[in-house]
Amino acid sequence: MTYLKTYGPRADPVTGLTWGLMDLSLAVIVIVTGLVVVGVWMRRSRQPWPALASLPLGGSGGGTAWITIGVALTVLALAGALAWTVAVMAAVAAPATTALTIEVTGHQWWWEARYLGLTPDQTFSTANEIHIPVGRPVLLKLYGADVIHSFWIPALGGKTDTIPGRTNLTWLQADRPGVYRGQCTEYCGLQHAHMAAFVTADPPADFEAWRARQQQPAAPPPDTAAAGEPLVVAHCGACHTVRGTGAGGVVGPDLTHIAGRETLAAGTLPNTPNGLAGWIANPQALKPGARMPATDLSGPELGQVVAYLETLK
Ligand code: HEC
Ligand SMILES: [Cu+2]
Repeated sequence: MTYLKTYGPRADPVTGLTWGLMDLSLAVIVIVTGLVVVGVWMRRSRQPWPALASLPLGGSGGGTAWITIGVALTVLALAGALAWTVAVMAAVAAPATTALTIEVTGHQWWWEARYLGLTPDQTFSTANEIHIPVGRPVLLKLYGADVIHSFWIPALGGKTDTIPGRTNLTWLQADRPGVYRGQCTEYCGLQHAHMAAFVTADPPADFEAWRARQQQPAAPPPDTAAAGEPLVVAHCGACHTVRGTGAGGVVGPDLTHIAGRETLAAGTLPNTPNGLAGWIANPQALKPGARMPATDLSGPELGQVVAYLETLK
């Protein structure tokens, strides 16, 4: 999570501006402090304090020229900063082309990412871990499901709020493969801090392979894990979708390819069999207030559910 080093044309101009304005501010502080110190020093050494107090105020000493110079320099510096800011805003306003459009919805407390395809069967939904092709501009349509959240992947671009009833647009481009961490940056309730987002920039061929896999419904489980599927449909299907099964809820993240994710519950815990079992048995212990209740599965049933979910690559 760094915004002082960035990796793409959506973020780089802003970083240059950030450093530039910071340097300018530092230069102002140094120059003004220096002048004040010099002024105090010269007056002190020349005259004792009572004489200073009785100095006449007036323009005849030639001191007003300094005010003119000071105002002129300030106006120049601020005008330069304004021009630079406007130029950067224009440069990052919108990409010339977009390779892909993703609808990102902020929920309490997770991110839904819906990839639009040319036909409905190419459209799919995933959560918290957003894959993009490296080196290509990606358009994000931002929605808010409940309260205002703010989507921020600092190394790739600035913040944009997700506001219920509004569609905000932003875009990202990563010039290097890698995983870029982000975070909700608009306080949105109890678990605001556990609302991370990850953007994974894949080489184009890897991205296409990932997307093709995500577009597929869940593969029928092997016999060893088959007992978990009806349990998931019965206990989880009202809130979660597993495409290709009877589970079709839209309250929580789409679980069709849950085993392909690195983390669970917006970066709250790693996606391991133990993490999964712990989460399903008692989400409230790991993320108090999360919109998922503890489930009333028996121990063996929990094992079957986890074994089934682990097959959903
Ligand atoms: C009342 C609705 C509801 C029910 C029932 C429910 N969940 Fe959830 N689930 C959620 C919500 C909401 C989240 C997102 C929580 C968060 O990250 O804050 C979630 C998150 C998850 C996640 C993490 C997904 C991710 O992408 O990080 C898993 C795995 C999961 N649920 C599995 C299950 C299983 C298995 C069941 C059934 C035994 C179940 N859930 C029942 C609402 C529900
Ligand atoms: Cu938040």
